[in-house]
Amino acid sequence: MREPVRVAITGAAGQIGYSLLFRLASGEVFGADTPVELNLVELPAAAKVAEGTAMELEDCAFKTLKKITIHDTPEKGFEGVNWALLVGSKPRGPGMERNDLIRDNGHIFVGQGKALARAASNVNVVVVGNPCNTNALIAQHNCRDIAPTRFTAMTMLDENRAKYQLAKKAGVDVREVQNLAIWGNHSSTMVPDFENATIGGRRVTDVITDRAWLEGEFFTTVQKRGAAIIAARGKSSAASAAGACIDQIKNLLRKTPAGEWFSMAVASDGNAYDVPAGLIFSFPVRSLGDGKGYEIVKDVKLSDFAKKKIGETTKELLEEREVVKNMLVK
Ligand code: NAX
Repeated sequence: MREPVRVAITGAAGQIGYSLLFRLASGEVFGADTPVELNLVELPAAAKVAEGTAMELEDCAFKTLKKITIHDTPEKGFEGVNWALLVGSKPRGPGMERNDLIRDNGHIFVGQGKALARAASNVNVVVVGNPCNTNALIAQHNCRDIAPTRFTAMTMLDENRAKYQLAKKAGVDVREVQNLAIWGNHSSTMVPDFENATIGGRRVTDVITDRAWLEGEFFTTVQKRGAAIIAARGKSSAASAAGACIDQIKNLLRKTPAGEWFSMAVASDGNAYDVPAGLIFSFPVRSLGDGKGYEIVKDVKLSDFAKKKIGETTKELLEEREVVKNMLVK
């Protein structure tokens, strides 16, 4: 058996937490010979529910699950963790403006960034709680002891959604769709880049020649999929979000094959695609396969259509950064 991997999950008693924890514990992600320790981090009011989930985890008798602990402060919950999956945040209430939500949730990530700086050093941070790009920006700014590259926000769900829509339209298996980059914000301005994606090794635009569908229905279906799920299910995406989080971790753990990429929101270095330095922006990235290193793919050719859309999502992220500027440590 190897050294245990320690994983903290905030919002562990929530919907996504309930789908995520069992897969993390099962050996599927870190391997059959790697013990996993799970730190369930919750608000005091949800601690009882987290206890119930922990009981079910025990009842699965996973061979790789070494330890489960429950914490009601991030300082304790993040102690010595290798992965911090920041899922917990406040949902948008009726009549609440987006900027109010950004400000309200921002405070959570100020505290969690500071707690990470005190409690962990060798840690990958994956922010799922919305607005995930800006929450990751806040956590990263409040945790200057850990390299900014270790802070990521999740756009893998958007990539998976986009891949499935293209596969369905083309009548092929979803595995045929590759290199589908999501650019920008995890919001309705995100850019699902069909122009650089392939289906069975051919350009998407050669396989699906209905350009109006690609620029119209495809785009809006992906951008508004979260809202469509809420309208249908009465609750937001949970199992698919947990699955995407698992996919992102797996992508970071394996070297991305040459010529391929996946989507992840990471700090821009300011040297590509006119994205200002520091913004947590979804790019096509390649993992170096050591579990922490990755590079932004910088030679993707963008059409005028894509550049315009990427400009819009960049503008939105800059506006979000302005809303939370008081929470960002210089
Ligand atoms: P739930 O409301 O089911 O669960 C959230 C949990 O977080 C609750 O148990 C709550 O007690 C806990 N929580 C709140 N503040 C906390 C804090 N400061 N510390 C620890 N725990 C805290 O939400 P769920 O459906 O699980 O969604 C969680 C977040 O994921 C939401 O912000 C949601 O918008 C976001 N999503 C992000 C997605 C993405 O692709 N990046 C997609 C799915 C999802 O919409």
